[in-house]
Amino acid sequence: MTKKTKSLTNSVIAGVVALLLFAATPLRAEDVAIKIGNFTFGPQELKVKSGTTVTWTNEDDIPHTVVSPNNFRSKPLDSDDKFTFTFTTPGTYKYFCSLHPHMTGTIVVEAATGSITPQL
Ligand SMILES: [Cu+2]
Repeated sequence: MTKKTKSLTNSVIAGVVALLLFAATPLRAEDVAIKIGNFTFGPQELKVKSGTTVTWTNEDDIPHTVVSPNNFRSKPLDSDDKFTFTFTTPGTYKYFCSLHPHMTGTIVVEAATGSITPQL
């Protein structure tokens, strides 16, 4: 094999490997965002598929937290701070802000299509 052919072969192999890696990336459940603003979680109630990552962003200029006892608990979020949690178990997750307990929200997690995960 000539030097030139070899380098061409190597770039083709690199391209194929890159393509395979790309193709092997599992399809993800759609990730969703919740905004915290005006002492409200928005949307306040959200239905997602199992495997979804939810990101809360504090858009208020005072700290808030995102707390679901026994499930997840953020640190106090300053302005523009984010908290993420990936829901892998179907069920209903009620959460609130521990600094302003009247701020509440709900995430309903449904089994992903084709999943045999039992419902809670
Ligand atoms: Cu708060």
